[in-house]
Amino acid sequence: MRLSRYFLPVLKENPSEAQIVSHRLMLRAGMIKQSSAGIYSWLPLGFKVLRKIEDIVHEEQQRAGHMPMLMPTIQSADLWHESGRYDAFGAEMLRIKDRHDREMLFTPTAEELITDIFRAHVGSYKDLPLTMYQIQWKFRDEIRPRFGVMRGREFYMKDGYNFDLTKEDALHAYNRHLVSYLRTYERMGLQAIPMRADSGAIGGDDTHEFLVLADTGESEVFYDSAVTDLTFGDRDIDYDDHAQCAAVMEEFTNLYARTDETHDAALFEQVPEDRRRIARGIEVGQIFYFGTKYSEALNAVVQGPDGKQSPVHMGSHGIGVSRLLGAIIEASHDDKGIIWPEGVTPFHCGIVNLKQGDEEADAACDALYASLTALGLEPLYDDRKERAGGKFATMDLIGLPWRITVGPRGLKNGVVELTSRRTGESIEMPPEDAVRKVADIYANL
Ligand code: P5A
Repeated sequence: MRLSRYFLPVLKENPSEAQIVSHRLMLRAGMIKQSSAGIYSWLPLGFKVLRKIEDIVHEEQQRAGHMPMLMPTIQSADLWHESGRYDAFGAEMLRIKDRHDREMLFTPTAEELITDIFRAHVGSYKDLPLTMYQIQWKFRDEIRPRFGVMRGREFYMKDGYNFDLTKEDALHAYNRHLVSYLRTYERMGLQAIPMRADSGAIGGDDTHEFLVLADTGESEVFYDSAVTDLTFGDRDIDYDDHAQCAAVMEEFTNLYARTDETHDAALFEQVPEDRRRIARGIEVGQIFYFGTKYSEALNAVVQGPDGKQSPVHMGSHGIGVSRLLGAIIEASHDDKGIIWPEGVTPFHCGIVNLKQGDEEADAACDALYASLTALGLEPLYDDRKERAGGKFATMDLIGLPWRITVGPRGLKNGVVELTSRRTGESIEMPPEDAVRKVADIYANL
């Protein structure tokens, strides 16, 4: 993409309405624009990152054996009356009347709808286990929408639902989700710590939230600092293997890590004092096992191998896809702007032409652009007739992890400059080496 043709409405000034750095930077980098409180348009740069995050979520869900599908955003209230949540959900639910005066609502979550689909089509244990998920817009009329995409009213969520014959199988689904989430967040360059939490309006006893540590996080968290040493890495897990998934679950949840809702001061005391941490975190996902809560209410039963009918065991599992943009920026920025982890960057590499209009410099940039594109990479070429300082400031603000700078002086010596956004380190090298280096970095992701 050539910057001269791209829609990138960067702001020079800090927007006064933004209280935290991720919100400020998303507005300044021209990624989002508020349309009303807690509701945003996703401008091209923001939309690109949203899609990258969504792609990672899809890949990791399908790796774990979960099936993508899509349910509507507008639902009839009937199923919610059946489950008892129509009244229980309270003011957060956006209720709508259609022209026939029928009660509708904008989906805040979809346990009822998926259970209705299940009961219409599945009646036997032979069709289990089954896990389906969607990535779909949700609406919750939050009393205090704030911090940009972090606490929106309209937000993008991956919501998955498992159906199993027994509690044991459903707990395996819970563990499997935990494993796949660890992998998902790490691919985005994030450390998200599973913490014992409260199940709130979704229900059930077993639930973990995934938290990214950040001073601006809305949750207070208590943990043993040893949890931050755990990494999932590139382990090869068989998602059907109950014991393997249970072992990962055990490893990542046996140290003390809880949100304030489930914090137990006496248990926390048992953590060695020098490892006790009280901090803040951003909730980027949550997994639930709630057993037969919805299957009983909605009569979703299956016949077991013994011929007996019993309500199916369920859980649901969410990832805050749009919130993740904010969380990643909170975790990865400096005073010049965003620093995208390679896994989610909107463009792989920036190209800055220091002397637009100079025949040699223009030709070198065009050649770099063509080589990177031929390797399947997406460069953003700043081909505007702007001063170098302005071009660097834009690249730093939008946070592409790598930048190739091209100028007549370097070209005389046959070199361009490759700069890391994270370390600021610049190395001169021939253009073909810079292309190879950038390609290698992404090939090894
Ligand atoms: C799990 C999937 C559920 O709704 N039902 C279906 C379950 N869980 S949850 O914890 O309430 O939400 C899942 C994730 O969505 C993100 N999230 C939000 N993101 C932005 N703005 C909001 N207002 C908002 N509310 C929830 C969180 O990341 C949460 O973990």
